[in-house]
Amino acid sequence: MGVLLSCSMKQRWDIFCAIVDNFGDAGFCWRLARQLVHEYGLEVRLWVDDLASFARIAPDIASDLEQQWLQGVEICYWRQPFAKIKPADVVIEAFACELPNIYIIAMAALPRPPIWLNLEYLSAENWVIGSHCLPSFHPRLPLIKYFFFPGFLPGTGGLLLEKHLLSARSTFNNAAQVAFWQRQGMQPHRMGELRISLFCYDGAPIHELLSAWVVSDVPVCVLVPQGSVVNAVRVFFGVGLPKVGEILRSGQLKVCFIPFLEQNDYDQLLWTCDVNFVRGEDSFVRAQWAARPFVWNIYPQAERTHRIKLDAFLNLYTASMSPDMSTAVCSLWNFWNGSGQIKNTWPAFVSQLTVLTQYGEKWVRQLCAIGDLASNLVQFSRRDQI
Ligand code: TRH
Repeated sequence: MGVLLSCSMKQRWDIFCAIVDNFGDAGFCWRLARQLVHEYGLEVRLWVDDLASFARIAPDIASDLEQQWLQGVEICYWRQPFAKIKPADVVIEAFACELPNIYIIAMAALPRPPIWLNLEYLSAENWVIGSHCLPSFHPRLPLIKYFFFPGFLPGTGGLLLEKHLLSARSTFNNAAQVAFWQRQGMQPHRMGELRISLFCYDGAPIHELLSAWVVSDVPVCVLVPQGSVVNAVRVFFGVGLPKVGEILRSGQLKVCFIPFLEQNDYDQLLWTCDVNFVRGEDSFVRAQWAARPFVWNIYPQAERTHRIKLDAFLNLYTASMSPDMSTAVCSLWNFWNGSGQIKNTWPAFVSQLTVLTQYGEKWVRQLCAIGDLASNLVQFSRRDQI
């Protein structure tokens, strides 16, 4: 009876998100929370310590409310000091943020402590497999925390992928693309023009890349969302701060400034561009689901540890590419992350676009075989249910 009752009740999840900087932490947690609610019928509370920053990803958020519901997710302001509340059945601390002490004590006081997971940063390094799901015993309280690693390899937690994302992408036909561009106030593709989305960190060698695009063999139309490298592009053109909708031109290069898009629209942008320049974690993953050629600007870390992560991913991603493809990808990615020259890398990359697009679909199939992150999390959370 007790088991039947607990199985029929909605499992409650608390996700804690501390926003370090940028959009990725909130973007990831918001995506996960919605997926758990919509696809698994779970009750999800998302605790965010900076609602104003969160509102940039989810514009319907009111940054002055302690508690609000959006798309079925309860969003709570994670304030200090934290109130005494009943912990959920499953507790996620995203990206090693530290749970409030009072909450940890409340977890330990429950007759059956919650499943406590530290959801780690994404990496393609091999050691992730050995560390995925490892337990860590609390030094004083009867609590176990598990380390859950997203990843690209079997034996990791996989990547966030909504159930209908790939089918939505495959039905995003010409008419849908035209409608998308119209909504953004832009003309559809011109014949022969390469359309490129550009989202990267300020440290990327933008000047060199824009210079290469000015003299590109093919016309290049670059879409730059607000909140990214608008300033660096402006400096390149030697103009004042451009507004949304403004267009700048030089040689073969045309740059269009677009708004910072809502997450679903950003996916559609990635689906419809010929090449996507992405960064961090979440846009990097979304570009992979878009299956278009992409270039990753990794989040820079102290002592260049990001280089190790970049190389690990490149090794994996290019493993079954032809030597020409692999060289074209590695050269451009390395240049974009601060090592190597732009010279010849852009034309070499362009010459591989058709095969890279085919490879993108193969890569998607390979990633899907691991199972997606939300379903792997749910499976883990139910592992000792009878
Ligand atoms: O914003 P980021 O640089 O976030 C980073 C990373 O997550 C990194 O791992 C973390 O340590 C650091 O922040 C603190 O890049 P990321 O991860 O790609 O997140 C961007 C989010 O913004 C993603 O959810 C996609 C979304 N986005 C839109 O919704 N609309 C847009 O127009 C753009 C450009 C992005």
